[in-house]
Amino acid sequence: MKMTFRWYGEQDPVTLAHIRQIPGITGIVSAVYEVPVGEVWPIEAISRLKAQVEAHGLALEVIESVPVHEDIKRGVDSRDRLIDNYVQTLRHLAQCGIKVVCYNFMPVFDWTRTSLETRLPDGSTTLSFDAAAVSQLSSDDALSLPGWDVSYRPEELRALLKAYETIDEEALWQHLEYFLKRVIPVAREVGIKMAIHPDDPPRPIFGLPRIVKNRADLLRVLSIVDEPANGLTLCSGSLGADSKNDVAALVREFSGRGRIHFAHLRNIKVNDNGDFLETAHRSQDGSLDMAEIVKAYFDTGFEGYFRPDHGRMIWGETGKPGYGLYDRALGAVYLNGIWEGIEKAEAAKR
Ligand SMILES: [Mn+2]
Repeated sequence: MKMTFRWYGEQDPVTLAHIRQIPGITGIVSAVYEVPVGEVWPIEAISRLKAQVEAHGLALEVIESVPVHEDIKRGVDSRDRLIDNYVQTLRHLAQCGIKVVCYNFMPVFDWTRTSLETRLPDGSTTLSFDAAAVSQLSSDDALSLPGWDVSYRPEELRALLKAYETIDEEALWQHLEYFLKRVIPVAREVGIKMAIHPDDPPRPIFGLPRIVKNRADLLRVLSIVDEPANGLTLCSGSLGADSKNDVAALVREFSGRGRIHFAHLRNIKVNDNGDFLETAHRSQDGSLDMAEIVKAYFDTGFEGYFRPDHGRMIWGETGKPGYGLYDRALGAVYLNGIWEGIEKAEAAKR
């Protein structure tokens, strides 16, 4: 297991110098942010990012994300040119030593929350999702929701949502299949592992189709091109937001088959009605048994990348909600502690 930390580039208030001081962090997860979605990432931009990271004694081997253009998800004609660009970006990334590329196939929005500043009893703030509130929103109200990495003008968003009215889950599956059948052979050739991130939360919102929500969906994704280059980012918090998903069992199954390349680790507190909020990483603080999830990675000989996914805002820190320094650092150290504990216990048995 290699412990990494997400960094949003030079505009990130969290600095590489500070990340380097977190015990046990060996790598950075980042992206080239200045290139519009769908265009090729120039090799110079990737090299510059890599040099910045390496100057701080850290490795850059995981990219999160190379975003998939909406035209590819919608399956329109322009997708061929956009997929050509995507594979060219993969070639450039491979030339710079990148091993894993995270991406998702969620239409329009990436992750969705109803609040970025829900106050917890200890005074910290966190991201949360109110299922009833979302179900009452019209797609116009979707604009009022906070937090996407992408931003749309109102008329743009309306047009996009309209365009998806004719795309059901099965159509979206066909578009993912088209994409993977062209991208995975190149990924294999250049030695990159593709790692799809599950839908967050794992359910349809605003009538948009969502296809990476549970075990059956993960099996189907992997079967489209059944080889290691077609793999998963297993996000405990995304999949765990559906309490029917047994995250540790999913890790045992898919890590056991060598198909998880990147692990997002965070804890959430889930209610039966579909509400959830993000908690500190400890098992006791949320609904997920983090020790059992880490054990599942250990037992299956996981050699890929870990990262603490989101964190609360604590100690008065301000910045990008979910992506402060302090609570994610605590998460990384906690996860490393669980790993060391298991390692020592296993060594003592031998
Ligand atoms: Mn995640």
